[in-house]
Amino acid sequence: MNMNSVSDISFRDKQLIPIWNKVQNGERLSLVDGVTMFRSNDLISIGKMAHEVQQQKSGDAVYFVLNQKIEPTNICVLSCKFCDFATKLGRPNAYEMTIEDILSKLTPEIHEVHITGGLHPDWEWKYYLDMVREIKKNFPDVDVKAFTAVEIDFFHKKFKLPIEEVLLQLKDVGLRTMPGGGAEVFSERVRKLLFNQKIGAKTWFEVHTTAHKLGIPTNATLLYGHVETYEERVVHMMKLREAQDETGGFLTFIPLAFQPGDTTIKPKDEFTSAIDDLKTIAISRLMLDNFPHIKAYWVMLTEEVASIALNFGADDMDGTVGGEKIAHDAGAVSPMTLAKDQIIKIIRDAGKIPVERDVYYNPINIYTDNVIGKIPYLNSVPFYSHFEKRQFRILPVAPRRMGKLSSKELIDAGLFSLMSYFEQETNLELMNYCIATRDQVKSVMLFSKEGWNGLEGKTIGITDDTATSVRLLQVLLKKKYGVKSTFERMHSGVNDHSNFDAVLLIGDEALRRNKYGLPGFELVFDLAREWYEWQKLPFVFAVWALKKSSPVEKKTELRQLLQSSLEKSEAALETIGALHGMRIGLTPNETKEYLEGFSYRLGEREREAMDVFRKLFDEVAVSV
Ligand code: V47
Repeated sequence: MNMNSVSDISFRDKQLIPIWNKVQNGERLSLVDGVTMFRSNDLISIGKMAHEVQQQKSGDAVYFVLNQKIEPTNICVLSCKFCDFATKLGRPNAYEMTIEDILSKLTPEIHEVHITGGLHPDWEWKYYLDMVREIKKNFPDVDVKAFTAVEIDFFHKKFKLPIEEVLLQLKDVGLRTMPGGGAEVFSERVRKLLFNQKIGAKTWFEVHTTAHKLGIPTNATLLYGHVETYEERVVHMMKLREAQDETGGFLTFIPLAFQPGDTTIKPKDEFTSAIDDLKTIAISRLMLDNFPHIKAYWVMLTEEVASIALNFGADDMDGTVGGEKIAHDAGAVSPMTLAKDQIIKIIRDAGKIPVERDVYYNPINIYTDNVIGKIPYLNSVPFYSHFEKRQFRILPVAPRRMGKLSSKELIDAGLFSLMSYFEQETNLELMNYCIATRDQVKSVMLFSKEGWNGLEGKTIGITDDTATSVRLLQVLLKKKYGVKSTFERMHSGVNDHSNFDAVLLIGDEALRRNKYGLPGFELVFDLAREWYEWQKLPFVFAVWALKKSSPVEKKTELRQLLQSSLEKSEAALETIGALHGMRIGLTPNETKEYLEGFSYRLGEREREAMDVFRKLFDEVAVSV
């Protein structure tokens, strides 16, 4: 952990110091803390705190997606005061898109289509299902992010289907995630004033948590800068934080700056100030400690403010957003779409790594040189905790994804999953560092309803993040126990495990579940212990490697960096991971014991273990 100490931030507002202390100690911020920050004039210190927190979560990465917005109709049964987009059937500006119209807006390079629009009084349920199905049929690589909670609730009432059924049918035809709109501000006072026909907080949360339980991750928004108070903004964030604790299904939080247009809520040209925008982004990063991402939605913020927001806690720029109407009808001054090159430039200018992502935030492409991959788990902390960046940028990325990026030559160096290293051995140079267990690991765990032999013919859910542990599991099942099971990948951001007989988790999630249990799964197996008892060898989960083609100076610099970081970390194992450990529910002592269980240097026993494992998995046909 490379946290600044209080002395690194020159607080002008001393009231922020106790808040920073809380953040550094892993304590949750309160309503009073949130409101104190909103009332403070010390924007720069708030931004610095948020930036530090963001760095720990996503390093130098800023995500964007090539996306297209589709608003299939502006005809809406509601008349919300803040909305300049909606109209009524028969009015001259009313429009309705056919499926052909929708398909004509898409191109094969798009990765995400974001569908949301008016609540049409006459459209049939089949039309919505056909819309999603046809998009997936014609553009299989496009992921559909569609329908806000307001629309889902409308379908539920209009078509007399339970919310769960609405979502399941949509998922069945290809819905991947849901946008965060319709949340507005979770305040009855504001709802009565501005959108009294619209769903309130209770229904919004019911729809989102139901979606999470069905394996559909969602986003969350806050519409700010109209009649709401600071307190209402913070309460909104705290309600989201509580729901996220329960389901873990939110991907990103998007503060939406109110565009006044002709809404009459505010004078036409009275946009939110850049100071308020940046503060809201930064405070959301600090309050929403359990949200993976914070989005700077350039459409409503403007490109300039969004670009500064990337150093104020945001790590997500939405995307190219072709075809947006809601904000532009209400007077947004941003362009209608941003070219991919322009987004990349904005992110690079902010000193970050432009990461093109898919709908689940898996990196597809990156657009900067000198990138070092970082496995974002507690056990890799000793390598990075004293890692001064110098010429390298750090991209936190799950092991399996890092392998994919490196196979496209996008990563210069990193802690590679053992399997990725084996697959790319010809291009990679092994360094003398690794993550190897001595006996148990505690963070590569099979949570099961059955004993090993009972898993014959059963289905095992496999975390999307693993490249090596899944092979180890296959080897154990086939070679140690003579059992054949079916593997099914579970995508990240969702923790619905009910369909599986066993579940393989790795990293922080496994560590947390090892301590607190995974409901429904009585038996817990530590794969490294299973391996050790069988082979009497350590298990090497990851190795440090760098591109063979890298210049010699770069290789030398990285070696020195790693060595010095590791030495410093090993002298302070009880403190370096403490904060990270606390976030996943471990005491400092448990964190220290966990870190002490690893060998970080690749010795002879580790190399022998790598060879034995390689032979075994070569004998096992694997297809996951
Ligand atoms: O819910 C309506 C807002 C939202 C105005 O999930 C307005 O990735 C500002 O939810 N000024 C829809 N905002 C947009 C939305 C969204 C946008 C980008 C990304 C994602 C995501 C979601 O737009 C509505 C409402 O809160 N809205 N009118 C207005 N005048």
